[in-house]
Amino acid sequence: MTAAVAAVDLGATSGRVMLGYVGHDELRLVPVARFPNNPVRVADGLHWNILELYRSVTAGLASAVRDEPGLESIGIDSWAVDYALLDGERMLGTPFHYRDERTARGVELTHEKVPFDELYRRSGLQFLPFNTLYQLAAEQEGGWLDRADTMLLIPDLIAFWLTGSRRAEATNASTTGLLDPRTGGWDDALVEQLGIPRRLLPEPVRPGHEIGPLLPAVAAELGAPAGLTVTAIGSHDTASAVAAVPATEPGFAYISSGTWSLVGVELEHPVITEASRAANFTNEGGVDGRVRFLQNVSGLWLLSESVRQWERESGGPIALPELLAAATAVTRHVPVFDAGDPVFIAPGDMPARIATWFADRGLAAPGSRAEVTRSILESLADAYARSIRQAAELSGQPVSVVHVVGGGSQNALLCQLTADRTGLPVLAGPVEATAIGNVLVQARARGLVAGDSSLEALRALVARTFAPTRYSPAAR
Ligand code: LFR
Repeated sequence: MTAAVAAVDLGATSGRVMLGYVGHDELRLVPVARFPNNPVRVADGLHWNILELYRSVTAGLASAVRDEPGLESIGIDSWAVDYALLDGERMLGTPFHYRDERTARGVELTHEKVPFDELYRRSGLQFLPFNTLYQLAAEQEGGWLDRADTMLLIPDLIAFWLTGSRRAEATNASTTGLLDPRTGGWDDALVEQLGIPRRLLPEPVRPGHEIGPLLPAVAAELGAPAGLTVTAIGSHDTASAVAAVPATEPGFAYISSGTWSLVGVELEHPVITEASRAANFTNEGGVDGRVRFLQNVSGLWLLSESVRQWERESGGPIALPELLAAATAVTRHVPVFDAGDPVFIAPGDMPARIATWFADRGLAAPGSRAEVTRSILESLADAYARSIRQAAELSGQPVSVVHVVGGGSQNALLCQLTADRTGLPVLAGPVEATAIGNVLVQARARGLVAGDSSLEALRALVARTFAPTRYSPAAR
């Protein structure tokens, strides 16, 4: 028996709706819709174009229903930390983009109330200036929180618009900085200490929970059968991606590689120590209560933002395959920079920022576009190697293989450099790990995975159906 579910996967640069077919020894994805996600800068800052995204999601779901009348469930994932404030059914303003600079003020306000080392002891979350709690502090200063009765993270917002149910899916809620990783519930004392109204936070639910059927008006709009259900999955895209890592043995590290690179290991219990805080490792919630012990290293954002700048300069499109071929052909030694430096977070002229990073340290910057590209990829691989080494040291979990999933798994140069710099074999793919993780958790929740349905069994199914590409480290 084969079951059909739909995955809505919203990334920072594009979104997609996919049909997923799951059966015994069967796992297939069929793309239904792909649409751009273009943030918009207006007077008060950088926002997500959430209504356009929602319109694209419903249009995509309508196509999914047309293509697959037997559709049984819908799951939604997106990037983390961002949210909408609601007053009743009404959305207050347009959700901000995590790259909006207002978060700097939120960090200041929050750390005045609770210093970072205490926050870390409570939530186990790495410092990122855009974590939800900092964004909420900025809203609080503007009086926005007082006007709201609910905060919904992006996938929870879409689920609310589809079903009318307000929930906080737990893997994504773990990126707010307000969840207690030991209990999986909101840290009420911390929420109070920060002066965040407790009423804003809906009940956390775990992946697999049934959020509810489509609202009748939505079902009519989509042409969907009454009773078509939205199922909670690992709604943090990285949680879904990690769930779909095609690992067949323990002792693996993963790199979920897209706009960001999320680099780490999976654990049964959080590691919240002085050393993990100093190394800025996070303990995010995974599917089945696992812990994603990882670091946010920057990602292909560095390259895409550079390409955007070069395109502005040359007034025409730049072909990525040619640029990567030229970067592969670079034989001169290129310098490496700290890809995780926060100066690279905000949008802007990335090649100039990279050049400044080197100049500030009295170092020669890479010259040509090919060299800059090579330097970006070498710097990412260098950061990956460091993060993987630290993840193993801090968690005590040895690593013998590195799985790269997501868009970056198609970048052969980056995968090879990662193998070379880690000294470990790299297994690359699947590209659509996030959508696969989304689909598998829905299918399992609907009882559609026969036999063993442990995370390990799901991963083995991914490994059988999406065989990864192997990169061996160069002999040293
Ligand atoms: C990846 C991701 C990261 C998160 C960043 C911002 O898409 O979800 O895990 O830190 O986006 O939300």
